[in-house]
Amino acid sequence: MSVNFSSNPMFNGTFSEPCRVEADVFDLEVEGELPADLDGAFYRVQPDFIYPPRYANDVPFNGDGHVSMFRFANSHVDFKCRYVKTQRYKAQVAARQALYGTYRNRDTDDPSVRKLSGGTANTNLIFHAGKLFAMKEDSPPVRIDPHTLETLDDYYTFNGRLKSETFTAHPKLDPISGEMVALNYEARGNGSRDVAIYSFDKTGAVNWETWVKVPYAGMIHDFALTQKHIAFLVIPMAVNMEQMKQGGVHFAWDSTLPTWLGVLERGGDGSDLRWFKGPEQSATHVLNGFSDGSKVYLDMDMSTGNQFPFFPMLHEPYDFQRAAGRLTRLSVDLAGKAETYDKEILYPEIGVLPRADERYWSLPYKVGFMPVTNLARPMDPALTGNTGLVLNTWTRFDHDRRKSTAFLVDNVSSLQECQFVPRRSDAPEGAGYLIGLCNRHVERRTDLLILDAEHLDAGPIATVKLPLRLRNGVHGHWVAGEALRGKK
Ligand code: V55
Ligand code: FE
Repeated sequence: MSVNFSSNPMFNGTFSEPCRVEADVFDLEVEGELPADLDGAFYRVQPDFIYPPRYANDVPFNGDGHVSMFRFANSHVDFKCRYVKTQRYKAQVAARQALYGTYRNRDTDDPSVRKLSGGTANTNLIFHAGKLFAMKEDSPPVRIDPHTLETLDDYYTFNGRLKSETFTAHPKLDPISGEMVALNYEARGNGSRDVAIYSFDKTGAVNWETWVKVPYAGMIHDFALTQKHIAFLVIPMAVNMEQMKQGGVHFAWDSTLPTWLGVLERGGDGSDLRWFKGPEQSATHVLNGFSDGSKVYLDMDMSTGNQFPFFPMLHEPYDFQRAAGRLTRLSVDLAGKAETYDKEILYPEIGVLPRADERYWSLPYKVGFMPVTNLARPMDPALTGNTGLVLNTWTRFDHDRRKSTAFLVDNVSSLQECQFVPRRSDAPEGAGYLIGLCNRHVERRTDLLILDAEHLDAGPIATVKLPLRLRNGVHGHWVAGEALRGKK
């Protein structure tokens, strides 16, 4: 059977087309000046189907994890990209065809692979205790080599200590203790209401584990870590076992369900978990969270409806207006008796994928960044090939002044997630660079842009030019050079 992606509309649009390239480029071409103090590696991952999906109902989130690395040092940057060699990748490549079925529905897999991991490692990366992991929230992390991107362990269980079947794609690092914390949903398999929370000390050893139950099995894509608490949303993107029995994907949006905010103390047995209720609402990503006495704050990219047009709607048609996310602060006071959370929309901008200065994860903080849609400058749909909103802006939010500043890219380019890189490990919050990928729709090529994070409106200080086209990716992670050299 020959490989042909063109019949599936999922791949329409320049940066939705498969990439499938593994490459090394030594000393990339740079326009402008690479900052001499930029030392470290920018890793990012894109879902990139190695074979066309077997089922027409499959979704972009089911693509095989394909990692890129931009290694900066001494005013040079080298590039590498590799597929993560998951159990799934290896089985499919050996068979020269897709063997896995639709998104997170193992009953649609070929019987020959049902005992293998289903993980694609396509969502995020994190570096902790000297190890780099690529993650998908339905399976344990995959360990990859931070220098070569070679896959070292396709099913990493922290020396057998990880008992949950799943592992979050959004672990948090505690900048004070050096711990990594993970909140894993559907921890006892598809549709289970079990959530397993783990913390790992700075050597990577498990130092806390607790299991809790959620009101219903909804997507828990991200969570907030504070110095005292863990806070997370259960959203109406609900696991739908009926739909799965019919051969459907894992989730459907059920607008009859409430949104629940769960808050519990770190280090406890989970019995203090409290639930706060809100109306049907969605939020996928956490900018940051912090505790102040008995108060807990959680900042997210919140919308009123489903943010993923490719997952089925159970009760009404998809509404792009209601998908628009804005930075929103949820808060609760654990000393009070309220059973609902407070909600404040912080800024009017519409965007997704907010990122903090990660040195302030879990702490009171002042600065955030987010790719935003400038509606006044739409892009020609013939260039994008999709109907969704185009991210054409990177915006910085300064909470102390409630002010935003922005970089708007030209009208034939779009932007992927951005990542903040501190100028030095001891630089003030938000002082450094904002980097990320830029899709050049006419040239059908990818650039990496580097901006001064304190002067976004001045535009890029350097443009790193790739001689190839990557796909729209999900998340990236910056690792400082000193950590890569093992001195941290
Ligand atoms: C997300 C992404 C996923 C997934 C579930 O952005 C949620 C949210 C790339 O895969 O499987
Ligand atoms: Fe995510």
